[in-house]
Amino acid sequence: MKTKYIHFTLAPLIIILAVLLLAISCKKENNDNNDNPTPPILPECKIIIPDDSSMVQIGNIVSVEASIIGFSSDAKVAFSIDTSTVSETSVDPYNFQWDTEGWELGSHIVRADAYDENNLITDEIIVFLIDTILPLMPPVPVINIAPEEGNTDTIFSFDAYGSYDNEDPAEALLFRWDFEGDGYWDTEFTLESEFEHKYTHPNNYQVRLEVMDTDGMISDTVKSLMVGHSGNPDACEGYVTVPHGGQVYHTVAIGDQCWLRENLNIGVMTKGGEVPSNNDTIEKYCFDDDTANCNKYGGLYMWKEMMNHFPLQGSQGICPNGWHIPSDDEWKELEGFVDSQYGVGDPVWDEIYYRGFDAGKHLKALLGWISGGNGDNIFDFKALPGGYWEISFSFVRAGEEAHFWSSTHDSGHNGRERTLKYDNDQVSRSYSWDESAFSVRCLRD
Ligand SMILES: [Ca+2]
Ligand SMILES: [Ca+2]
Ligand SMILES: [Ca+2]
Repeated sequence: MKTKYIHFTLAPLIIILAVLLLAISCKKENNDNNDNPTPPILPECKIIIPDDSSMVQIGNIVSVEASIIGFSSDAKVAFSIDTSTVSETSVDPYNFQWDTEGWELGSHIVRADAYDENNLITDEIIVFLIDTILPLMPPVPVINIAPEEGNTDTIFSFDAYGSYDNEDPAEALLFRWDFEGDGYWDTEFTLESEFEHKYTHPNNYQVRLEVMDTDGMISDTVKSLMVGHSGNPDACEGYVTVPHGGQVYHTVAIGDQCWLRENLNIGVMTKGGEVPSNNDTIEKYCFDDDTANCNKYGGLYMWKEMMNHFPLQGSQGICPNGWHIPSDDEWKELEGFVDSQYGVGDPVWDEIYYRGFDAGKHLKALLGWISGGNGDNIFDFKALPGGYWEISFSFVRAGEEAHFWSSTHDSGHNGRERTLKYDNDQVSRSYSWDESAFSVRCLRD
């Protein structure tokens, strides 16, 4: 039993020994065959730096490097550019530094010849030497205004010191200014980069600066400047407040005109649709028949009631003594004065519907208009979107529109009116039926 066990364990050991002996003898046989050529590694040479078709700024140094395999240990690599050999080395890494200074612009063939006693392998690439010509750049204008906002008493300082140019020093740049943004240059091109200017007229100005460099390249920029009415002359001289029908109104001087700053709110409320009569009572509508809206927006008046049933253009109507209902022409004068693009007397004001540029924006109050439709109120006219009574219909458009009567009337049934709208910077001029009920502003005689 014991012997049997030994035999059983020895058998695999003997087999392993036999395999080992066979392996050793095989290895020895391979060693004996070492004089024969090994499976050949084909010699290769490749330029690995730079990439083929590289573009190089002329004057720069270019590192050129080749990688070789399959050569004997005493292999050499010769580098040439076009047809001239420029470097040779037997040291790995096989490289050289090509100083491109003095070479011609354009394409060059960079070649590496790797060789030993048995082999010669070549690789070549193309390198483009370029001279980067930077395009001329226009100047960059920068406006600085101090103070950043003010009024008609403010002396503003305008400078262009922040302007610059790629090619020119700032001192070589020429500047010209249009302080109002009205399209008329207020200075010639000048090396002066600082000016002072005072505005006679409140407005939201678009100050324009043009800069020219010595190559004649011009660029411009615009910066907004809000110029408000100066502190005190808001109210009309001698008429700061005006009592009328139990209420006190304020005044505002705009150009040569003196306006009440609030819509009239005089009389007794009558319900929408009830036509006021020629009696001793001034009858007004309040939006939605709500007196709170009369307090907020003023009353809404039909044309004849507003005129006190005396339809003469420019008459007092329901205004205080010494005041009157503005005529169509007087509205035009206001529009021309407050508009930043079309002045008093401009034929644009004779047109109908929305016209001018931004008179409406300047007349609208800072608050109360829907959808961001507020004005900038820079003349303190404070037009409110009181809405109106649409003849035999309903109260509409409070928050959206302001309608103001004039004392001007056509030969028929219509008075001239003005409309300001939340989504429009202009002012509309149109006729409306006398039975529409609108806001009323009074003008000093
Ligand atoms: Ca330039
Ligand atoms: Ca100008
Ligand atoms: Ca009446």
